[in-house]
This record gives sequence, structure tokens and C-alpha cells, in this order.
Amino acid sequence: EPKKSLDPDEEYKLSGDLRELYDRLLPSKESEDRRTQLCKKLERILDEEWPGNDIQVNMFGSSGNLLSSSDSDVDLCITTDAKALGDMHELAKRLNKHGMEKVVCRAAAKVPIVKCWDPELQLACDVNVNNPLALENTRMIKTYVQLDDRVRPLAKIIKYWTKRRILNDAGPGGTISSYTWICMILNFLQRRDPPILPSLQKMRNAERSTANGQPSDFVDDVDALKGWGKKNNESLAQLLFQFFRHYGYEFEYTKHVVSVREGRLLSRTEKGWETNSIDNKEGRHRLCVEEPFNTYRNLGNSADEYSWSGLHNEIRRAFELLEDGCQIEKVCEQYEFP
Ligand code: 3AT
Ligand code: MG
Repeated sequence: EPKKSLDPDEEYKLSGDLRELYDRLLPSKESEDRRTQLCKKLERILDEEWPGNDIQVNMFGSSGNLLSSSDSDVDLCITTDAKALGDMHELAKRLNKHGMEKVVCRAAAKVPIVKCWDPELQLACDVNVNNPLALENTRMIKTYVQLDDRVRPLAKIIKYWTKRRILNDAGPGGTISSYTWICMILNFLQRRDPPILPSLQKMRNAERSTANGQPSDFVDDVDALKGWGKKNNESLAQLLFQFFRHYGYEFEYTKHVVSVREGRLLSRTEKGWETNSIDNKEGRHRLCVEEPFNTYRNLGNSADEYSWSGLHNEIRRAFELLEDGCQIEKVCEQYEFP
């Protein structure tokens, strides 16, 4: 039986270590400035190449949701009506012409992107075109992160652990994306007792505001909602321990679906994602995490059985090390391929 909770002295010790780690993981002001400069620079380049169009470049993903580190790649989205910018090969060529290096075009990907490296600003970026969903889900994550002071350190520390243990690559033969982990973390916090986070998508309509003149699909009034979860006084250390306990031993992978939209667990049956369903193949995967906006999509579908089992073992490993009183650096020790 896995230990129920951390003892007070362990909790105290781990809390201190986590604070220290969190401080190290925060991006420097200088690296944040370089990200902003990269956005501006790309806007200039695109304006020069396709003059007379309204073109905006926005950051999304970790550069936009308060969960980046100094060394994170920048996710960029070009928003424009100009049809010519939809040609990713052409975009790649023009970026190369302006001094971007290691330019790679993934035109056939689910979301077509151009990857490149800016030698001047020393930043790697992934650029896509007209992807409002990514901008909105980024804005929603940022809102969740701002609601309670424990969300940002918890998510950054878990992300750091996933990087060091090589658990955050959704590519072929990989595991799951950072975005999927973030949904798992948010849903875990929505399900604490008392809950630390609400479901921003389920709240009353009256409380909703608008994003760029469009109705927002979620409540985004941070000032009104800040401190929403303060009835729960679990510490950062306890939450980290409970996160690993939950996904290591409690969460029933064959029965449950993580739903940030609902703010609770769905059963596979109510979701229509039964393991043996012939109509819907999303349920064939061991891990089910609903994409909060496109709810028919399972973010867990990038992990096959083998990779899920590796992932599950890693979650249990982290838990057992914390249970044994090991330090966080041991938990986050760089994984070395055998
Ligand atoms: P890193 O710091 O890069 O590890 P991140 O927060 O940038 O973490 P990802 O790189 O996994 O997260 O994803 C970048 C953004 O792309 C996050 C989200 O806005 C969007 N995104 C990623 N995967 C999906 C998906 N399957 N469906 C919808 N949006 C997605
Ligand atoms: Mg990213």
C-alpha cells in the first residue's frame, strides 16, 4: 500500500527543496526579452516579404502560459488573412533568406510547422500559421496558472521532471506532450478535496468575458477568481507527492478519462471511449486525456502500450523515491539510456 501522505518533517524539507528548484527554473528576464524580440523580428521579416498585409506573430505554448524556462523553445503562431503565408515551403525559404538557420519544414504534419534557429537571439522556434485553437488553449492555461500560487511551481517542477526523465515527446515512438501533462496536472488540482482549481469552461456565462471581441469559451477574469482554491491548504510538497501517488496508483487507466473541461474524471463509457469500442478508436489507448476544446481528441493517443507502461513506471519511481525520503534532484535525475 503506497504511503498516504508525507510526514510533516519530510514535507517541510521537501517544500524548501522545491522552492529552491522552482527559483532555478524560472526564466530570466533577459530570456523573456529575447522571446519578445523574436516575435517583433519575425513580424518585420514577414512585413518585408509580404508587404501590405495585416500580419501578427504571437507566442503560445510555454512562452505564453507562464510555464517556460530559459531554455524552452518558442512556439509562434502567425495570424493573417494573407493566403500566401499558408505555403510552409515558401515561408521556410523566406526565413532562411533572412538568416534563420536549421530551417526545417514540416508541411505534412497534423499542424504544419516550420522549425528554425535564430543565431542572433539564440532561440529555437516552431512557427505555424493561423492556429486560433493553440492561442486560446494557451490563454486558458495561463488563466489557470494565475488562479492559485501553487499551480505554477507544481507544473514547472513536474515539467522539469518529464524533461529529465525523457517523458515529454509526443513524436513517433515517444510518450506524451507537455501540453498533455499540463492537462493532467490541472485536472488533478480540480479534483483535490477541496478543489484548488475550478473548471473555467463550466462556470456561469455571466462571468465570461471576451477575447479580442470574440466570446471567450472560458471564464478569464483572473482578478475575480484569484484565491478560488484557498480552502485547500495542501502544500506544494504534498501536492507533488499526491500527484505521483494519484497517477501512479489511484487513477484507473482502463476506466477513466481526464477532463479539464468538466473539471472531473469521466468514465470511458460516458465518453464513448471504451477500450474495445469499434466506433471510436480514441479509447484504444491506455491513457485518455480529453483535449479541452476539441473534446473528441484524446491527447493520450501518442503513447502506445509500451510507452505508457514506461511512463507509468516512471511515475511510480518518482513516488517511491519521495516515499523513501529521497531528494527532488534524485527524483529528477537525468535519465541515461542503457
Ligand atoms: P514545452 O515548454 O515546450 O515543453 P509547452 O507548454 O510549449 O511545453 P507543447 O510544446 O507540448 O507545450 O505544446 C505547445 C502548445 O501547442 C501547447 C498548446 O497550445 C498547443 N498544443 C500542443 N499539442 C496540442 C494538441 N494535441 N491539441 C491542441 N493544441 C496543442
Ligand atoms: Mg513548447
